[in-house]
Amino acid sequence: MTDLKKGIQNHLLELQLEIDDIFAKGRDSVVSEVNIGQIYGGMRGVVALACNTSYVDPYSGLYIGEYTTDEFSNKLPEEIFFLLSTGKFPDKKSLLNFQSELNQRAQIPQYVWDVLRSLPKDTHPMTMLSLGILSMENESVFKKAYQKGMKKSDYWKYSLEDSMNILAKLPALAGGIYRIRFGDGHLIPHDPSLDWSGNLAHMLGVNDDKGFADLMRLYLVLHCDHEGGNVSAFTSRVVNSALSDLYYAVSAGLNGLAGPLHGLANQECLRFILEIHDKLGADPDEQVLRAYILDVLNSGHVIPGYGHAVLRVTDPRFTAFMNFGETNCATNPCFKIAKKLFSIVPDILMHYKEGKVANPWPNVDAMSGSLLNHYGVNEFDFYTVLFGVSRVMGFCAQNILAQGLGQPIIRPKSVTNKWVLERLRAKG
Ligand code: AMX
Repeated sequence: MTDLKKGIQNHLLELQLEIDDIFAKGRDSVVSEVNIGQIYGGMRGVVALACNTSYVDPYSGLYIGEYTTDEFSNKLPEEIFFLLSTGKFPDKKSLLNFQSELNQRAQIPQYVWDVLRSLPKDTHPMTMLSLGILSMENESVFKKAYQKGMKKSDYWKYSLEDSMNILAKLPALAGGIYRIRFGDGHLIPHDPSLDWSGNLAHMLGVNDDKGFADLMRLYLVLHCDHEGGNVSAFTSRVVNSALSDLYYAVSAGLNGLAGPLHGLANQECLRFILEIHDKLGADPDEQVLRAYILDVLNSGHVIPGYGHAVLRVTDPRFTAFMNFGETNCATNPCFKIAKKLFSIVPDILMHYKEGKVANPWPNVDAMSGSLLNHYGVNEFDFYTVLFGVSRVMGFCAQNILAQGLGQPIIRPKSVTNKWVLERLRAKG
């Protein structure tokens, strides 16, 4: 058994003991009440899911396991997947074994490239990523084991196998999508001497600079997971809860990530910064920039990269990217504009609409595009693919743990307007 598998098994035992304790102490205790506004309002604020891979604290941001963003942001993505799924970082030997496993599984079947090359030239790269993974569904070891009647207690082990096979192929898949969609179509071979993010940087074929590989590492670490209720993670979990295998579930999660209110938002941020650059120049005066922001707001648009459904402070992932930018591309005009926006926008949003904006602070998207731009990745449509490659780690870890804990199919109850009206009438 690999160290990763052992680590997950131990983690599942710990989590199960905690759940037993929770149930013994108060299985029927109420932790959240649902009002009618929430039924019609995207279930915002309803506590209805348990997710042990990560947690977003409104005031201190993302935790993976017990670690804050500051504490995990210098790690490798492989270490992060270990942490997400076992609750612990791997030791050196376990990390090397895991990396070697990934290397052995990195080859993409030729039919995937045939599918992707047959699509219309202007197909969105997120469609290609989702479809690329879905096209490999026939390879699912979970599906095959299920058909042979595997035990429920073994589900997670086969989902781990599927996860490893999917994760291993993501750098080549994303790199290939980039080359087919934006390059000359020539694919760069996987290099087994490189780690997971190093291979992604290598197979994109955009930039050989070490800084770019460092950025890919940071990017893949920071976007890995954001608890269980966000659109993509929740979608992936719902689909997998029906025992659709991880190829289906990961593809479904990516389809959610492709939405402009979720993962696609990151491409809007760089577009916004480039517009400022075009209209106001590389180093806009603070008062002029302030007036520009107010114009954008008054014309009914949001400021991309600012605000968050859960966070109420500057996203620590934004800070990690800003620190990277200070070290690696402090003179880049987009980075400088992104920094200037950070010094102006929160104050404006705080007073906008009588303080209606719940969080005037920047989220992770406000900075990432400027850094990608610095290293020559200027195809906005590709940004969500990078986000997606990282987020698949969270989808996989969440689903493996949920299966290991024997969680049932997800099926909340919906009601009709008539039902709600009758309930209100009955209450008087
Ligand atoms: N600029 C202008 N107005 C904003 C705003 C922003 N950046 N963020 C929030 N508001 C407005 C909302 O539009 C809303 O106005 P309305 O009631 O007139 O419609 C009001 O403030 C209250 O909204 P909220 O409770 O603060 O935010 P929310 O939880 O409903 O939405 C989010 C959160 C992120 C969708 C929103 O802040 C937004 O649209 N931000 C800009 C886009 C963005 O950066 N998205 C990235 C999200 C992160 C991710 O998933 N990648």
